[in-house]
Amino acid sequence: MKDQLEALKSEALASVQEASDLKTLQDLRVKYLGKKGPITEVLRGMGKLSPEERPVIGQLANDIRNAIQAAIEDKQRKLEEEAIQKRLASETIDVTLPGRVMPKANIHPLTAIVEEIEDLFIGMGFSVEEGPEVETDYYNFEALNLPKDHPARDMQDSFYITEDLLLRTQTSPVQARSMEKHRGQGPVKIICPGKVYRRDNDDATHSHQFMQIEGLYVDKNVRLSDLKGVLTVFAKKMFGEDRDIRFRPSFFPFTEPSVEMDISCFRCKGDGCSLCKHTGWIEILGSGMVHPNVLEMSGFDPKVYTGFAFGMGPERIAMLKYGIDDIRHYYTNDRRFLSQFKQV
Ligand code: 2U9
Repeated sequence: MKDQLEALKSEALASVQEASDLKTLQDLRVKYLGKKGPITEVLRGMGKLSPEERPVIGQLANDIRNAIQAAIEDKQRKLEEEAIQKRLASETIDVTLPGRVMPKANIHPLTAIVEEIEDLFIGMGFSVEEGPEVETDYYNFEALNLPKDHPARDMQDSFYITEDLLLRTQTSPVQARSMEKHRGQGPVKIICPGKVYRRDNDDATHSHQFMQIEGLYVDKNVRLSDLKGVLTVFAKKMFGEDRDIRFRPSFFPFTEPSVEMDISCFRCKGDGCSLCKHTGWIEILGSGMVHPNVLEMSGFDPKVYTGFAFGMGPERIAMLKYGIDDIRHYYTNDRRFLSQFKQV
C-alpha cells in the first residue's frame, strides 16, 4: 500500500510538472484529488487496514494529497504568471515610436480671398450681410430692374425650382432685402458675399456655381466720385499701390450710369501680354450708381437718396492674383492644388 501511494505521488507530481495550461491542471486536480480519485479511495478503505497500519497509511495519504495540492497550486501560479507575461509582451506599446503625421488642413483659397476682400471693405465702414440662396423671382430680378422679358431672365441662364423660385443668379437680392429692412432710411453700407448659380457649361473660366461679392452704399449725397474713391482704394490694397486704375462706361440694368473698373496689368505693367490680352488692362469689377427704379422699389426716395453698387467674382480675383488657370480647381478638392495656399 505504501509503495502504491509513493508511486501515485511520483506519477501525479510528474504530470503536474508537465502540464502546460490551466485546463490540463484542472483535469489533474479532478483526477488525483477528486471524490473518485485514488487518494480518496485509499482513505475510504482505511477500515480494512490493521490498527497499526491505519495511522501510518492515513498520515502518508494525507501528506501525499497535500503535496499534490501544493504542486498544483504552485504550477497554477506559474501558468497564470506566464499568461500575464505573454499578454503584456503582445500588448506592449512602444511609446518612443514617432507618431503618424496627420495632414494639416488649410483655409480654402477662395475662402481666404473672400475674407481678405471682406476685411478691406470692413476697414472702409461696410458691414457683411448674407441672404438665402433660393430666391423669389421678385428679389432676384424684379426688384433689380430686370423686367419679365429681360434676356438675363432667360430660363437658359437660371436654375428654376418652381415658376417663382430659383437659385439666385447674383447676390443682389441680399442688398434689395437689406434696403427694404431699412424702410427708406439711410445709410445702407454693406457687402454681400455668397454663392450664386447659373445654367452654364463648366470650363476653365465658367462654373454653374460660383461666388460673388457685391457691395452697396446708399445715403444722402453719395456720388460717382465716392464709388471711384472706395473702389480705387480696394484695388490698390488688393493688387498693389503701383497699379493704374481706369473706369470704362458699361451697362447693367440695376445701375445708371454703369462703369467697369480695370487695373493696369501686373504682369507686363501695361505694355501688353497674354494675361491682359495685349491691352495692358485687366477687368476687375462692375459697378455703377444705383438705378432710381431700384431705390424706389426697395423703399428709398431717389430724390433724397443716391447710392453706388459694385460686384466682383472672387474666383477671378484670386485667379489673377495667384495665377490660377482654371476655375474648376476651386471645386475639385485636389489637395495638390489646395495645399499650395497654406497659411503660415
Ligand atoms: C442693388 C443694386 C445694384 C450690383 C452690381 C455689378 C455691377 C457687376 C458682376 C461682376 C462680375 C457680377 O461676379 S460677377 O459676375 N457684377 O458687374 N454688380 S453693379 O449692383 C446692385 C446690386 C444690388 C440693390
